[in-house]
Amino acid sequence: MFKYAITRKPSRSLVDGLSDADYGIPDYKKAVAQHNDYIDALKECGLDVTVLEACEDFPDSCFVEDVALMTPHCAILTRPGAPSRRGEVKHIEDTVKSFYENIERITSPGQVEAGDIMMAGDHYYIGLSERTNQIGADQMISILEKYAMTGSVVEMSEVLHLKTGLGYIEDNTLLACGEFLSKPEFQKYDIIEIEADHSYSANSVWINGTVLVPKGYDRTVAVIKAAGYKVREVDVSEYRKLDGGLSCLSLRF
Ligand code: CIR
Repeated sequence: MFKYAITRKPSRSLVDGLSDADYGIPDYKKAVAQHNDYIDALKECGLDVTVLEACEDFPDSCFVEDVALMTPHCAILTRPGAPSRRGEVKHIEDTVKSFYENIERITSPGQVEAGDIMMAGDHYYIGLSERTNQIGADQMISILEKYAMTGSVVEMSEVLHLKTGLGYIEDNTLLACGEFLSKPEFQKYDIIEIEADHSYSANSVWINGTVLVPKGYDRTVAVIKAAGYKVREVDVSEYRKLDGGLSCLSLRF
């Protein structure tokens, strides 16, 4: 069960965020409204939510998931692969420290964005992406092992972050699409296949029995409900324009 979440309000500079998507420029007002609803959804799942002020110097800083990995035993501050995002870490450091005694960090030349890390119990899958390199993944695995957890790397090439195409929703169940459907390491899970035209919704998040699913993906909602979960839809269309998934907008621990 999760108790806490950390989020950061979107900045007006959001419009300058990194993006390879082709859905247009995010609308700031709409992004703020969607962020408020996202926070409501986290609270409905029973989380105590810390909302950090917007950070104008960092257009992508509302995607807090990438700058820290929060485990039950320690928090690990990352070193984002995107140079424009590296400075986000120092802005969240004090908040992370206020929740954890054990703080670790990824150091140069290691690079990790925690959107590339999927937790499944005590094990953490780490995607090797354009943002997360082998050195960073090795550092992460050593840190996890120090606290009696484990990690392994996942080769990937189709999406920005590992969790862009994968979501572990507990009970041995995995949402997956594209290249992740056939990976040998995931065959031990009950895989719910997310169709290619719904791939954005593979990034859905389990929180205390409810699965938050991005709004607009009815078939995904139907299969998750059919598997026995409660679903809460959240509209994150403005964040999708920046390649941001639903999970990226919070740290949950
Ligand atoms: C970026 O490219 O870094 C941001 N525009 C989106 C980050 C999304 N984060 C995530 O998938 N964990």
